[in-house]
Amino acid sequence: DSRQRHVLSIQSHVVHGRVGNTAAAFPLQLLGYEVDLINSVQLSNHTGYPTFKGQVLEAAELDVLLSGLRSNSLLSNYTHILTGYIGSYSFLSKVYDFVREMKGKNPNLIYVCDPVMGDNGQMYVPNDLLPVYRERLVQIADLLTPNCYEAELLTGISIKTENDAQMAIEALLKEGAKTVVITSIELNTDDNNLILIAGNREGEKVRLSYPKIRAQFTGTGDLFTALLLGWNEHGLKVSCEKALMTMQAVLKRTQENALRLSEGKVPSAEHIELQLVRSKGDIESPPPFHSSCNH
Ligand code: PLP
Ligand code: PXL
Repeated sequence: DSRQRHVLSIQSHVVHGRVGNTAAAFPLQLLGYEVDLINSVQLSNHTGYPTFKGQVLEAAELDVLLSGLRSNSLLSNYTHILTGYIGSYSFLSKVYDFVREMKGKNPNLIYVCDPVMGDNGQMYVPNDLLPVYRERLVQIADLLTPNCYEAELLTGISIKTENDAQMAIEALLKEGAKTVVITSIELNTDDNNLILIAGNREGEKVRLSYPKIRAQFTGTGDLFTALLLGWNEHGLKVSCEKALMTMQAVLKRTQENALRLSEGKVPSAEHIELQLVRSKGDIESPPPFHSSCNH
């Protein structure tokens, strides 16, 4: 149809590499979305490299950009707001006020919230962001995409089993999120697979299992959330399947490329940057979902 979909994406910018906005913009554009970008931080590269340089933006800097957009009546264009990695309390609080304001003006606006806080038991944003996500952003999220650790932080539920994950989803839906997708759930009964569990307010449930790819990728969550947004109109199950199949193709290509570049040594952060441009075809047309991804 002719309705233009227009995302305002508020995430990190890195000069080199594919995380945050530099992981999300290209896939969303390929999937037919106009994408406007606000940077929450501006760094030379992601924080997994030996060093990084740049700035973390504060609320005042977000405010000045929003006021420019407001003055030119550009805010009413947006059909979606997407937020990811945000590095300061003031910035995140301002994001909350802004999304509330935007939803007040346009009840159809879809807010996609990736509550980026950490992974594998480690927080990589300031601790004071947790209560802002937990007590404010969860309540207004139309699509919430915590990884397993972030779901634990948000709910206080320790996720060891599928049932724990279901309980975490129920708790987040009860808080106000309309759809919740938890990725990267690792069960100790299964060493080779991760699972995704999703649920929405209508009571729909999705459970997908996918092969674990053994490498420390960065930006996978950012890419995954962008893909879920991109396929959102196809419903919860289809969007999870499509996003997952594209992820698997991108990660496989990235890993093969890393093995080539590292020549048998341990791959560096640079070697495992997500290979998005070369994955254009797999983003536009995800490989068909097959049952090896669901056992
Ligand atoms: N790892 C693999 C192999 C995946 O397929 C996905 C998402 O589909 C992820 C990780 C995303 O996990 P996270 O949100 O923890 O980055
Ligand atoms: O993918 C999460 C992420 C986003 N943005 C920046 C990061 C990271 C993870 O390391 O460093 C700047």
